[in-house]
Amino acid sequence: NGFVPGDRAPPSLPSLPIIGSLLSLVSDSPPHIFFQQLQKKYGDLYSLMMGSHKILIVNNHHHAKEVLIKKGKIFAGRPRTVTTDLLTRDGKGIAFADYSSTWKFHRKMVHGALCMFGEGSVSIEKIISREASSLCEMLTETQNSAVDLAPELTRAVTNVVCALCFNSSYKRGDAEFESMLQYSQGIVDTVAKDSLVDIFPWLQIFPNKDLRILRQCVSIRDKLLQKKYEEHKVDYSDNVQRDLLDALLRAKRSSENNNTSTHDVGLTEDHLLMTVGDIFGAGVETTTTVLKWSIAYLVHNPQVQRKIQEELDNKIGKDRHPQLSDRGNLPYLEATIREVLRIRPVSPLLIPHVALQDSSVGEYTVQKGTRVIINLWYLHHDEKEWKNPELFDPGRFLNEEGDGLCCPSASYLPFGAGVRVCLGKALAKMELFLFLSWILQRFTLEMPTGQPLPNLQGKFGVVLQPDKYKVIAKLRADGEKFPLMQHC
Ligand code: HEM
Ligand code: PLO
Repeated sequence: NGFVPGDRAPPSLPSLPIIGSLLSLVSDSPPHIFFQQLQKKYGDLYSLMMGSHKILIVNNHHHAKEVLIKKGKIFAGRPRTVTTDLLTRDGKGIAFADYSSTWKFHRKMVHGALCMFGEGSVSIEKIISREASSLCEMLTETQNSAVDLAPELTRAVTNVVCALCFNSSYKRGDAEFESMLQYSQGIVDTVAKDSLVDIFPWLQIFPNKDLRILRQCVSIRDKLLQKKYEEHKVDYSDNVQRDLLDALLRAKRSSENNNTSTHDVGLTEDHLLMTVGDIFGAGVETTTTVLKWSIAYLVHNPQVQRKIQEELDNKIGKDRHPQLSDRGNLPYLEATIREVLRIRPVSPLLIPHVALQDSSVGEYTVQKGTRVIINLWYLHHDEKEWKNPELFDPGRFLNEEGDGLCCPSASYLPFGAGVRVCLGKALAKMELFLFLSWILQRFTLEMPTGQPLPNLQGKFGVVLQPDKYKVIAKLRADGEKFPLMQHC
């Protein structure tokens, strides 16, 4: 009928002049749910205005893959917003940095440094196992009392990323760790939420509580990063590379020695601090959040927990600790991790992408500068793709025999895909596997009697976090006899 793909604009929400289609004015639901509701009326692809920005919402995995993979480079931009600019000193670092040679170079450097620890190699496994061991020791101490595991889970996860970034770790009650917990929550609560200031930057001239909190938290974080940087500069040696910060310092020195302009790829102190800040922040908040969701779902579904424990007992037994090399032998645990990442994705809207040139998605044209939001929440709850999407069922990721993994739908992208795919995917998977297998080999997680089960709704923000809850970690029969970790 003469129709050429990409020659018409996507359906658009009606928008008022100036305020655009400001979400909080029209809906009580958090954005990922609101966008899901709008799909019914406007279809898989629709656009809306936020202030003066045009936003395209993608609610379908074919289109999501077109944006992320097929046209990955065209849609690899990031928007600049007031809050992310505050966090990243005007778009430095990786996650909130626009597509540029600086972003590419920093991504490569981090990738190289993470590989140096060896994805799957002994040393990273040792770091995680050491933390898993001390987490289990802590659980043994608090046995049979109802505790909020969040601070100790966070400390275990933080120590892994601390070892990778700064070659350091935190003991229980460490003041710097406590302050990190606080500032990081403050940042999660206030950054990149498409709050009013991000939509209308001129609102910054008015007092704004969220912005004040963000500024305060960022300044505390910056002092911590600066301290680590100064300490590293003092003991730096060209011959040893202890961690990511050393790798970044080496790149800076070598470019200074070669007299190439550091401006080209961005190797100023600010650039290094923001990159290590991104990895530290992402390393802490994402994996911790998934562990909290996992435990919440396990206490809701004791039969799933029992099945994981049976698998652990059969395949590993009780005389040794789980290792990364066991991963292929524990499909039910792996399926459970996949199901947690499906039902409560860490990043339900990914991070917004931006079209770097005029292009198209599906049959619709998309202008340069359009912000593209992939509604991962919808992809993971699409009824056309998932049977009973709100049902927690690890079995959906198992083959018919139940002894191997399968991917029941292509509508599954917990880490994104393409040029902006998560940089910590391999690390996160290793951590989730080891922490959960160590815990469940020794303990059963239960609700304290009389307490309501954890709320599974989640609080929307730059990561989707569960509410606080308390659980009891009961040592399993034979649990006392577990070998203590031979400290490495
Ligand atoms: C980006 C998920 C853990 C570092 C992302 C994105 C998602 C994601 C959805 C956005 C992709 C996009 O915008 O298209 C997750 C999940 C994790 C996890 C589900 C845990 C289970 C980590 C860890 C690190 C990390 C442990 C640190 C080592 C990053 C970075 C980016 C990113 C640096 C930005 C990449 C870029 O913009 O080029 N992650 N992540 N993530 N993640 Fe992760
Ligand atoms: C978390 C709070 C920290 O203090 C700063 C920080 C840095 C990187 C962010 C992270 C926060 C939240 C999760 C993010 C990560 C980069 C990639 C990751 C957004 C804000 C995800 C899931 O996309």
